[in-house]
Amino acid sequence: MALTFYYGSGSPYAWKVWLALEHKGITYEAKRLTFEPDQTKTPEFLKVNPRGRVPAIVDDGFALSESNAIAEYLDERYPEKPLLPKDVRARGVARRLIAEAGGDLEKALEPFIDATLYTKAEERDAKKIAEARAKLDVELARWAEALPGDFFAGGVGLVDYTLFPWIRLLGRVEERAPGLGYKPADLPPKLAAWQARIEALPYYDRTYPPHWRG
Ligand SMILES: N[C@@H](CCC(=O)N[C@@H](CS)C(=O)NCC(=O)O)C(=O)O
Repeated sequence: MALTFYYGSGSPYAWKVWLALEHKGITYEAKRLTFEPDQTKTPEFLKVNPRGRVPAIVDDGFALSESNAIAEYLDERYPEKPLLPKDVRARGVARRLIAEAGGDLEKALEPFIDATLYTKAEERDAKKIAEARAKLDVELARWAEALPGDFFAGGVGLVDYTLFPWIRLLGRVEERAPGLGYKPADLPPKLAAWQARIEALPYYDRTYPPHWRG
């Protein structure tokens, strides 16, 4: 039985899992759930994830949610093309970076995204946006510094797939609110080059949020 992947278009957590599925070459059926109307709270989906959140998978009858748990499950169940480095210390560092993306980076991103993308144009507060952006820039500089080569942990893998959707969301802000978001040139150069490497992956286009396409 094929694996079913439930996702929301543009969800950074779902995008991480989508990139991981493609990386590993797993056969899956993608099922998009919308938030308006909210299809994450139907009785059918609550059987898959009682918390009613995406991403979630059903693999041969086994349901699992939480993006990091799903990614690590996939890596262990389908060991070909690993998502994490083999070396125990390198894995430790990769897991640290994944935790920091879910903690520090998200904490720095949220006020910026709230003040721009999630605030109506006429209600946006320039001072609030500038303050949020200054803090976010400090965090982005840390990530640029943490990038040891082409990717975050040897070959492309879970750290990259965790971080990428958040960085790409900054570009989405620019598309939706020109002048407020991040063009590649607004990112630290190392991060901009890394973003371009992810976008050049042969499977990248298949994972692109459907509702962002024109
Ligand atoms: N910690 C979860 C977060 C998942 C999450 O927040 N998903 C959002 C979409 S980005 C969602 O399904 N929200 C619907 C809701 O909370 O009702 C993960 O890593 O998978």
